[in-house]
Amino acid sequence: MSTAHQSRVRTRLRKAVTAAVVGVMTAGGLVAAAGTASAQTTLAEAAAATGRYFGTAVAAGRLGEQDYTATLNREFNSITAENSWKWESLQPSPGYFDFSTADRIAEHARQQGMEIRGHTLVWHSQLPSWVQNISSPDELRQVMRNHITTVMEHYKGQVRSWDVVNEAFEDGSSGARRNSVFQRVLGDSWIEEAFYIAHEVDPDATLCYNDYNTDAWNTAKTQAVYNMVADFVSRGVPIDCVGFQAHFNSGNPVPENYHITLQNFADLGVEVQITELDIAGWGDSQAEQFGGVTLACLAVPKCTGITVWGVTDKYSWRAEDTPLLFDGNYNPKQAYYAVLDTLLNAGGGDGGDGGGGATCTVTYAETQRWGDRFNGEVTVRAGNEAIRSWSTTVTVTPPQKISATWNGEASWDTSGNVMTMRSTSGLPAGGQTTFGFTVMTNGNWAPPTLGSCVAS
Ligand code: 9MR
Repeated sequence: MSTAHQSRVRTRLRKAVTAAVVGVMTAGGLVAAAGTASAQTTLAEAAAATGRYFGTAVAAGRLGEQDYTATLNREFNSITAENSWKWESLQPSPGYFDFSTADRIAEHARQQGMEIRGHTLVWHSQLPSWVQNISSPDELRQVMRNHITTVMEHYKGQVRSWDVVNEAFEDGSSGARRNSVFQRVLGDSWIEEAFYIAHEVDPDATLCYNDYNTDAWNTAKTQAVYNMVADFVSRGVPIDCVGFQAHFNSGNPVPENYHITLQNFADLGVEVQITELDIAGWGDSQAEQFGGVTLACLAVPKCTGITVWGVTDKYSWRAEDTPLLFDGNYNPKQAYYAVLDTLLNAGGGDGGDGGGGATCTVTYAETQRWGDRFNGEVTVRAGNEAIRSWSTTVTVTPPQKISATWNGEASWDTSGNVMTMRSTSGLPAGGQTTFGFTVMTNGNWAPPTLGSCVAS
């Protein structure tokens, strides 16, 4: 992404990211904090300041994991069930509906005051074989009506947006409808029929068509979906929204003109939503792309929210691609800060004035001792704001020598007595991490001295 708008945001962003020095500590145990504390800022709060939601896909089975749920509750204000609202989960056999797992997601959202994206009513995948085997149009039409009606009635009033139809177009250059049971048995009209049924059941919900590989404007698939939506709008078919899944990797990178695609759909009069965002990669390049997608949404007033497809890399459907905003230990990644900063700079939220709220403190403890050496551990804590990086120094007394380190990037001054330890990832507001080292005493058992903790 390289629009003028984006570069203006980037410039402001750089100004906002000023380092703040806080916290002095000696081995005796004193922790002194200074600097301006500002309210904790999260993705949800930053998005809300722009009038948008920030959501994630959630697996009901992970809600018992404390870090998972803490991160979910802190950062997100919209939930999509990653799998448990799909047809095979809700109606595994004809007329037998099981909402038990799905309801856990809805209940969590209710308790936390989060919005829900209903995903998904009619989709060729995760569709039980009893549906896939139907060959009578009347029967399939009735089955589709019953599924949409029963599920939407069950959650009526609780769901902001529904993915009524998911992934109905082929990939590649054909621009054709996907050869699903619905397409084969019912013909082209099945998509609008699904929207009419959904509108009858819940006229207040936002009804979306949701698909992937619809991001670059000029591709056959994007054009085919656009033409369908334009046709629906012109004929009064009740479609309110188009969902862009936004699963990106090096073969399918974020397009330069993403905001153009979003704007063109919005110009048809529908909402656009980023519904399943994840981007394979790490570091600067991943962060840049996440910032670009966020900026593309912000550039389009009718882009009402962003959902990432999972809380943490470790539970991603493509974990090996590390495509999400939190790493496997729930540390916010560079990509997280790219999204947060982009939202903050657009929303006029805190962080835009260089107020310097990024702070951290360090404390020391000896954890083990042997005849010739001891292990030290330093706990680094973020202040009231998330921090993207931290560093501190550890000074030993000659003839002591540090012989090993872990959980950080260590470097030494020329004397070899002063070690600087830097973060390998950021910390959420109030979050903490530890690093450690071994000191060969060479006869001197003095504890090391810590320098200030420097956060940015
Ligand atoms: O993330 C979901 C994964 O756990 C399932 O195994 C998979 C089965 O098809 O579906 C994944 O979610 C998909 C979503 O429902 C629709 N768009 C593509 C998503 C990633 O495959």
